[in-house]
Amino acid sequence: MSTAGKVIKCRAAVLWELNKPLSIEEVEVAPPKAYEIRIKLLATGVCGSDDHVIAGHFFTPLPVILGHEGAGIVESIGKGVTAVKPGDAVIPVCIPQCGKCVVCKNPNASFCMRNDVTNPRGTMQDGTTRFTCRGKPIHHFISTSTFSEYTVVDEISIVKIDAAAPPEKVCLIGCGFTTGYGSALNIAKVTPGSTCVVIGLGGVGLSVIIGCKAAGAARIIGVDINKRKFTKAKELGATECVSPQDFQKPIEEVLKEMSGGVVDFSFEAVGRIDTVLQALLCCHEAFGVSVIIGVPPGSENLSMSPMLLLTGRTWKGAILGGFKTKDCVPKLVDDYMANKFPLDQLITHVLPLEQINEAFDLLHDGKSIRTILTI
Ligand code: PAD
Ligand code: ZN
Ligand code: ZN
Repeated sequence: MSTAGKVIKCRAAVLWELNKPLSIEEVEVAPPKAYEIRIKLLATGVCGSDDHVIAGHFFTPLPVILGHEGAGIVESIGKGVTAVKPGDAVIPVCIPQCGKCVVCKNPNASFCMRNDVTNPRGTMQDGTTRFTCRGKPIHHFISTSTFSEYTVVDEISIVKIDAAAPPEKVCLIGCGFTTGYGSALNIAKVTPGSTCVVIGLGGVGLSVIIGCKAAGAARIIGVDINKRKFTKAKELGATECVSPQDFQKPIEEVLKEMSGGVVDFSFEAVGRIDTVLQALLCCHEAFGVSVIIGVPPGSENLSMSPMLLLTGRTWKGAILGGFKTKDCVPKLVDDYMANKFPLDQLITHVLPLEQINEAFDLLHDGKSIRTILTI
């Protein structure tokens, strides 16, 4: 029996309050309106950014269905949709590509102005939500909301992918992998023979390492306070790894010494103010490029001397690795299918959606890289 045009009742993980476990609830998912798509999700990754919301570091309206690293199939489409049809394999993307705004028209930019990150409303593009639970409207999260059996997204926030791609793997192309890989290739533009420093060796930092290696970096120094992350970092291309806790002096000094003073590219993939500064300071004062990837607490500001940039450093940042989502995500899936990068190695755990709070515990305890929730 077709569900098109009807409200679907299904399971979803709802965040009602900050710093509380997610609650598995029965939610109602309304049918898609014009230019919207309802998706049956099959798998979703758990990203550090979801955790930042729960901790109150990344603002989005509550109550909310989090999750933004998902893959699934189109269940039904609203009027006017041409990008996909029911049955298509898709990835919802947390940065849209509307194709019409000044950013989408700029070949060198990707942060579409119709994103729901800068001033999050927690809604569809029309300002309303498609989720209700216990009679209350539930917000969407950065245009995706993948911690649910079904979600509704706008046409500008969905890409069609190869139907043969395994959803429980390529869901990571929806955020973590793409963010790190693109930060190395598109944002830093890592050069062959260069020396790179990657601070934070979670799913994002390890994806930076994959990108640095693909770009031909000669040295890739991984930095993390959790030494359990070192083995995988080395498997993926780190040439050495250090923990700041093993040194008396500041880690930027250690990194400068290790590299003979020549860190060409540095990446912050933790989401802290102090590590953002460490990344900036460790790169070469005249030609170093430092990329901010981690999302620091929204309330914190950084104080730094302009001299750090006057000498020639470049300081950059990017969401989703600077990829234009509609143009690039399907190609990244094709590259995965052609074995061009070792995405599977980022996956350390697989759990059913019901065990989502265990997935966050594994992340907090530093035991997981990426947990995939099967839906
Ligand atoms: P994660 O929690 O899996 O990884 C963070 C890593 O940092 C862990 O291995 C920690 O042990 C390590 N760490 C913590 N403190 C320190 C420290 N003081 N020095 C060195 N290492 C430390 O998260 P993730 O890899 O999923 O995400 C990393 C960040 O990237 C996080 O802030 C997330 O919000 C952000 C992110 N940004 C984008 C984007 O588009 N810019 C996308 C996805 C994630
Ligand atoms: Zn993410
Ligand atoms: Zn746009």
